[in-house]
Amino acid sequence: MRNHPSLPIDADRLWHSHEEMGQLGATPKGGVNRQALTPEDQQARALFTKWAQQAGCTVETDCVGNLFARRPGRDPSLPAVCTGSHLDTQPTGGKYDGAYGVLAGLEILRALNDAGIETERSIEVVAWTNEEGTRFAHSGSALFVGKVDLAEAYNATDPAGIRFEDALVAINAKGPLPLGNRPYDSVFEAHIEQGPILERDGYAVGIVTGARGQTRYTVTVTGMEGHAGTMPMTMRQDALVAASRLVVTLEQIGLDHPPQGVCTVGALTVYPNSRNTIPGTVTFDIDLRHPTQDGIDSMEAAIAAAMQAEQHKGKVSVTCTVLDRDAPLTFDADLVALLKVGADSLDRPVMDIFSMAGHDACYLAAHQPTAMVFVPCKNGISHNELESATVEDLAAGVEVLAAAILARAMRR
Ligand code: HGY
Ligand code: MN
Ligand code: MN
Repeated sequence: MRNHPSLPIDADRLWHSHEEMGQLGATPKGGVNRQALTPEDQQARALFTKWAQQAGCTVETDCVGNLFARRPGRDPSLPAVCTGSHLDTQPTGGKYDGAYGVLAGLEILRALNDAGIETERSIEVVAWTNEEGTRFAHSGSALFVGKVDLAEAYNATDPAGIRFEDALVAINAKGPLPLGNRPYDSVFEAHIEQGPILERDGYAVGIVTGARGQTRYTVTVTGMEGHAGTMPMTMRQDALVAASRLVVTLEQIGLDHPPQGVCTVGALTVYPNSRNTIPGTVTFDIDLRHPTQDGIDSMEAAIAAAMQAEQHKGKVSVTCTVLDRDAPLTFDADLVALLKVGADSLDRPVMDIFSMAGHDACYLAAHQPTAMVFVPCKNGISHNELESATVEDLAAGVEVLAAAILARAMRR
């Protein structure tokens, strides 16, 4: 497929959109704390909506807050071309994880307007709700493709006990549209790599060939509260000691599956969390990932054995519930090839790359032809307030994305 002449991207405008968006939830250390469905997220949604409308888009919201900004094409009956990512961040997040994919799409719409180009197909730039899964368990993109039951998601609560549905209503993000029902011609997502390879090896962009398998669990360890002074050590049912043994074992399970197997406990709560009461209950989440299904299966088996062994010590009971599972995936070969053609316009090297991070595109890929493009981030740091990228790299990614989107949007 002949590559459409590359679209003139305005790198300064792209950069300043990130700077302005990055002010919403900005932290003193230069990062961003804009967790899903918080007032900061509401401000980001409003800013994106304003910019999209200024670019001539209609903006619609579905019942889980997914925002769809649509630039109409000549033939509205043709399935649109979709791109986008997420505006929510980790608590110690950065300006680029998620926001880049949304603002890359917006820059393409702005550049099309500047160039006076009308496409055959409409183009939709989407901001998916709660991709990070920090505050609430399930993302808007997983719900959009029907991977998660809506009622279950609505009733899921954040650590403060607030329901997902109530949080949507609180920031006026519960829209009228039902889930799904938007068949796309193709879906693209631009994202920072969140790893060190592109920068270390001097590549401008990475064309993402596939993504990891991932299993998320929630674990409850139940012992018995007791007096920190009077309860002899041998009689204790200390839930935190048991959970700590499990956390160390889980690290070893990751180490036992090199080079890309990973296992993380990122969130843990202790009850009653009093300095002179033996912890009675501990809950924590597990995030395990591996590039292959065999690796996932092996790690899941090791986790089950570890939970059983801890329970057999007879001190505590352990429940380990699967929150969700994503199988390893391969992105659409035609779209991957198209992104590579789009990369021809760059005078810098491009490489194939595999994603160990999860993305909205990973859910969409199950239902629509989907592909991703990565750009480098400084030292591969992400989910950290030090997250940083260069305007040159951000613009190069948009250039590659634009060429592919244009090629698809010009087709009948
Ligand atoms: O966890 C992830 O991989 C994504 O950044 N939410
Ligand atoms: Mn992300
Ligand atoms: Mn992230």
